[in-house]
Amino acid sequence: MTIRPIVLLPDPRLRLVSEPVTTIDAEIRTLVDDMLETMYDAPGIGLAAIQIGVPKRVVVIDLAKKEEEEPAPMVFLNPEVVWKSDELATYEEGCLSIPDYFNEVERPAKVRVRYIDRDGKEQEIDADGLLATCLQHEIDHLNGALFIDHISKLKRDRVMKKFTKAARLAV
Ligand code: GNR
Ligand code: NI
Repeated sequence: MTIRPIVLLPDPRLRLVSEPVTTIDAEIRTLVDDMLETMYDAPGIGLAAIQIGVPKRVVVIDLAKKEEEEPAPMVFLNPEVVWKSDELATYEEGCLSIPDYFNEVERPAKVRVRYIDRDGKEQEIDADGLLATCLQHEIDHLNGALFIDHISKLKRDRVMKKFTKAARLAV
């Protein structure tokens, strides 16, 4: 397993629409393993493949509390929201591709997500709470969307400017 570098704002790859996974081969299994290792190292509670530069519809999530609980990795291939609640919930979100920036985002409180698991079996999961938010955040990544797209333009412009400047200084 390999920790891979995380793609940061304003990298244009974060705006790509990722391609569906068609076969679960050694390449996909290695990708999933590397994503899990990269997520745990960061540390984060979720990661989409495009965040390590791979435009495939692969998501990993682990909501287990770092010190207190055993790891509980979840893998979602080609995840899609098939139902969302009218009820909304607000969470303070962050993103490994937008380090050290957090803001409240309102999203459907509950979602049903259809996906392929790591054994190639079609599954559905009913999610609420942090899992519902995290799944929606990760599925956004697969469609080239970021959580800052859900905040005010004023705040988004401010974040974009800060990260654009930081990237320029880092060259
Ligand atoms: O680590 C992460 N924490 C988080 C907190 C609230 C809502 C969503 C997230 S996902 C984020 C990791 C990440 O950037 N995934 O794409
Ligand atoms: Ni993210």
